[in-house]
Amino acid sequence: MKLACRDHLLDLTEPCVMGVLNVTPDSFSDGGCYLDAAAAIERGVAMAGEGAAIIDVGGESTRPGAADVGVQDELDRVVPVIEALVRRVRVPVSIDTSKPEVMRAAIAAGASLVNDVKALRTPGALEAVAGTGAAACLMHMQGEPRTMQAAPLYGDVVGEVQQFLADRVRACMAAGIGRERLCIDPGIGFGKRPEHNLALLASIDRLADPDLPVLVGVSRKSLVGIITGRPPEGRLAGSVAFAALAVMGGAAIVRAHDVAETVDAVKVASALKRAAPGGR
Ligand code: YH5
Repeated sequence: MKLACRDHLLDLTEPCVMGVLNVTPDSFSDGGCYLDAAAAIERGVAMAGEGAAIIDVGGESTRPGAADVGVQDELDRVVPVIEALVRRVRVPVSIDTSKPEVMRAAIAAGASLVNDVKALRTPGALEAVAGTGAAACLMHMQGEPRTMQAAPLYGDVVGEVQQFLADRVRACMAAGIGRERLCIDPGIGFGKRPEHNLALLASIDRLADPDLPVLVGVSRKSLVGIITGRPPEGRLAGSVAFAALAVMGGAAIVRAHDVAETVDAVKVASALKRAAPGGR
């Protein structure tokens, strides 16, 4: 399996890790700060050295309850980091945003994948990606980031997520974004209770037709906290366990903060999956 990301053809014969690079200001700066950008660039370069196959640059918090960030603030944060990273790493750089203006500027700065938790549903988003050759990650979310965890409700969570993703794949194809440029994501923690998240993680292979890569993000999320009883900084082992199990279940890309540890876990899971009866 391959994912076409503009000038990069990402080989997914072996599963890989997308490193999370948050470019959010520290509490002493007003955003778009040179020091924040410099630190983010160094962390991105380090992630590539640790084996990340994609660096996911995000300037807007999509955590439950997070405040909205203005377009200009988000641009000031992410564009300098993307410009520097594409020169310094050989792996594709992705932009984590739902705003069409940010997608366009990030792609102009060299990003080759758009990671959108709204699956390109914002008016203008499909058009921002279509003509560029950039890939897109289409993620499922029930509701809006600010309110999505209030009362997640499903009849058949796997069926509903599957249906949503199939609809978004069709919308992308109709807009001129071919299947070779798409990956899909069940959106762990986005408008879901623990039992919904677990049902989805146990059904990765049923999310879509077998030729679309599935991306999964569990790293440090509250699902890990609920199972292990640990705060975000104590969730490494639980997150790495989920990464390995997601690969065993068919994930092609694992999004993670702790790249070195997750790369090893993904390699171990991939080796075992290959050896298993009927595995790859
Ligand atoms: C994802 O799953 N997630 S941002 C709350 C936490 C920890 C981490 C401490 N962007 C995904 O990472 N993009 C995010 O509690 C994503 N898939 C894709 N494609 C949320 C996050 C986090 C939230």
